[in-house]
Amino acid sequence: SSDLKAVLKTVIPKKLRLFEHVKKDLSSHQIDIQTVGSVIGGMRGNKAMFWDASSVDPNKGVTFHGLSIEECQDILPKSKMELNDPKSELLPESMLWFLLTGCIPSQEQIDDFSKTLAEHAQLPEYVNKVLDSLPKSLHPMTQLSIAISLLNNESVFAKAYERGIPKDEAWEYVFEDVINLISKLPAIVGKIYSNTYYNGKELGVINKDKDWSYNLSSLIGFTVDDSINHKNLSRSQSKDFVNLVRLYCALHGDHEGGNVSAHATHLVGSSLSDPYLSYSAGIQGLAGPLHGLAAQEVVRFILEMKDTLDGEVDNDAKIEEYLWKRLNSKRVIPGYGHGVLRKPDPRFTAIIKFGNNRPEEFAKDRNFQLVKKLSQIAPGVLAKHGKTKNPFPNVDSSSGILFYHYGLKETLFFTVIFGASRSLGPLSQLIWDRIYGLPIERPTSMDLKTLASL
Ligand code: AMX
Repeated sequence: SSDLKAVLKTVIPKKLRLFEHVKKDLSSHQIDIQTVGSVIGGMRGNKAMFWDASSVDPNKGVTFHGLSIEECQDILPKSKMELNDPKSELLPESMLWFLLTGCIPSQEQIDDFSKTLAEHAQLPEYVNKVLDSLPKSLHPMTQLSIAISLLNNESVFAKAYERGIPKDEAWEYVFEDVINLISKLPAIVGKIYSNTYYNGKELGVINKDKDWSYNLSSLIGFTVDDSINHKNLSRSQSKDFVNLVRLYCALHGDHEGGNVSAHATHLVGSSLSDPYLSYSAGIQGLAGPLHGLAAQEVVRFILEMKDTLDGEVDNDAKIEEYLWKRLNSKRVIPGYGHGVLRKPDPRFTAIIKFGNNRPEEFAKDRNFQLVKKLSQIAPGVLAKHGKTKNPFPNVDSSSGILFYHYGLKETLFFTVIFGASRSLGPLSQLIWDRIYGLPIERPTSMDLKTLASL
């Protein structure tokens, strides 16, 4: 079937049986030893959440239902328009399908699914109006969370709950909300970009025959046929840009459950807040500089460093000196370190590969070259500095500079694209949370006196 919900229904019974077994037979099984360090240390390393679609191994990085990034790039369907193009990237909607069902979708299923998403892309007028009324100075991430919260007005789950529904039907309404929300993200992203930087000018249109990332790119003005192409991209550059959005969004879709945006979405959803309010909470978390906002911080950092080095970007000693200055002023090196990873982030590697595969664009791009150089020098400096448990680059250290290359230069905007992509995993999990009927999340806190007396 080309209907995602029908496919999901076929996998639910088996999963539910396994879940029931875990719940009934293994609930008292001990997993981890809780320490005071973890209680006061951001619960780091605590295996305390249930998340099915992706996991993060400290050494290997993310896998999606057990598949590596490269395997996903090989197997998951691409745009039907570029089937024979070896540089065409996997589609985020293929990743969404896979994350949600654990099944590899066929090309036909994805062609139809892209269409469904495009058909639901239009924003209600009140959302446009509220976005139009916001001050241009408002951070794009705040605008994003407002737009997503507003859509709670559309929630079929919230309405059904108010009416009264059996618990085991809740997921079906959540499913509808999730698909509706993800469909509308390109239009929200486009509106925020146009309002913040182009006085509300219409930069592109939704093409119902095109995929989600293509439409997102069009709506911010980066395609040749469906938008004003205000960056004057050549056809091949525009194609690259769309593929960058596809790759970026598919890769950033999920990173297990403990990261702030995923965890926040899951936590808020556990109180049966609808998917719009739940994901809006996730977006608020993504807006922090230690999490998603690192994407904007890195680009500013790289540009500043390039200016300061003033033509000496190949000088390793100068780069080292620059990094030490930053560390000695007690600021972090953005794009380095990770809560879980202990090796270079494979998402970083995939994005760098995207640039390396396009030497005609990136061989002479000084920013891109500096990002690569930094990834060789910074780990040594951070290791000598001796604080971070992971001196290697994370995903944010590369992606922004590639967007920048194609003309997306508004750094405050980068995290908004991250925000569109991160919807895939946490919202898929939210559907499963309701399928399993998971309870409200409610850990217990401890006060200092109690901890001190242990
Ligand atoms: N530069 C300098 N110091 C760093 C550092 C970096 N890139 N990464 C970690 N450290 C420091 C921490 O600030 C901490 O110092 P403290 O003891 O004085 O508080 C110490 O090293 C130990 O931290 P950690 O256990 O290695 O990391 P963590 O799990 O507490 O934090 C992270 C992880 C990502 C927040 C941290 O590495 C960081 O701040 N990195 C820079 C910001 C960044 O790139 N964030 C994006 C992460 C990916 C994402 O979510 N998008």
